Amino acid sequence: TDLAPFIRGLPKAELHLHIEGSLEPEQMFEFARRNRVALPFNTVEEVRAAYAFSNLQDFLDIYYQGAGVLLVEDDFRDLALAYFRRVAADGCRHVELFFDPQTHTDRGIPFSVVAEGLLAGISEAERTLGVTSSLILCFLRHLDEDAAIATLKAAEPYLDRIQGVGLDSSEVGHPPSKFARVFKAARERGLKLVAHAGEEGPPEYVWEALDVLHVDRIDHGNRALEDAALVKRLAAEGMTLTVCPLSNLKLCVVDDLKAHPLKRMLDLGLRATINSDDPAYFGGYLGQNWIEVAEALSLTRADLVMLAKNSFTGSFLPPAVVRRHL
Ligand code: ES4
Ligand code: ZN
Repeated sequence: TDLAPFIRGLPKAELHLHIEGSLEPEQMFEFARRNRVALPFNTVEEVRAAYAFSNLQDFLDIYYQGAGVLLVEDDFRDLALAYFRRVAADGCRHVELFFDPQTHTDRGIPFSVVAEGLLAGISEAERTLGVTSSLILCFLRHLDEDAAIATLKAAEPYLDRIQGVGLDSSEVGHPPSKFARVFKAARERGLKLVAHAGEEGPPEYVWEALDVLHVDRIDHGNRALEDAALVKRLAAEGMTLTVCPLSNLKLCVVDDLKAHPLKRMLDLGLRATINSDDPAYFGGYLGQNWIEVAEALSLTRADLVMLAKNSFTGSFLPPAVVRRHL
């Protein structure tokens, strides 16, 4: 059966989206041209051919290189708006989007340029597309905690417009506990907390995200399934997992979408959601992730309704607003 119209018609939220990962090759050339940045590629086909990853680090190397074409406020605004247009067409009503300020500040782009550009895109998307959104500032875990602390300080003037903080980039070797102090500082500022955990890293990293960082959501969480006590804990707490099917496939976290743990997560009583992660690099936006995983796992309409509901109950929207979306 063709689930696509049903999926498109379900009101959905996206809770795991790196805005830098929505940079399409065509846009990369456009920004490179207007900013006079040199690229190591000559054609869109060459860029796409480079998107054959065997693990997370393979992807991150090319993702950080791609972000180098983003220079001025309008680049960040245009990037965000292009993303919002695409997901609005997928029936997405709300997005909690990640950005990686250190990727930009480390190459001399002021924090304010990134923040003002993204905030402009967010306002325009809300006005013209009716898609609401909020920002989650991610710390790069391959850098040290002092750099994360300096980033939180740089974000200070914008903290009233930032919903939370997250933790991304190279997972293995960089456990959540490395960022205990900066997450404590963020928590004291009233920010929501999330962290990538259990994508490539072991279940211990998920435990640390819960017990050391006190996160409100787990990004990915696939490897939590290796630990029965952890599964029990996540289910009991109603902890949301922001799962990313096409990302898991492209980064070889799973060998085949038919072997994806999403259905098992639901059956175990976990609050799983479907998300796109880095759609320009992983072969599809939110709707495509829904369609492909629904087909691969033979998800029922009841499963899909549950997943759509989870995307709002797992969001940081106020309860009254969540109710309006259900
Ligand atoms: C990411 Cl898939 C993934 N994992 C960790 N960090 C990331 N940053 C952007 N995409
Ligand atoms: Zn991610």
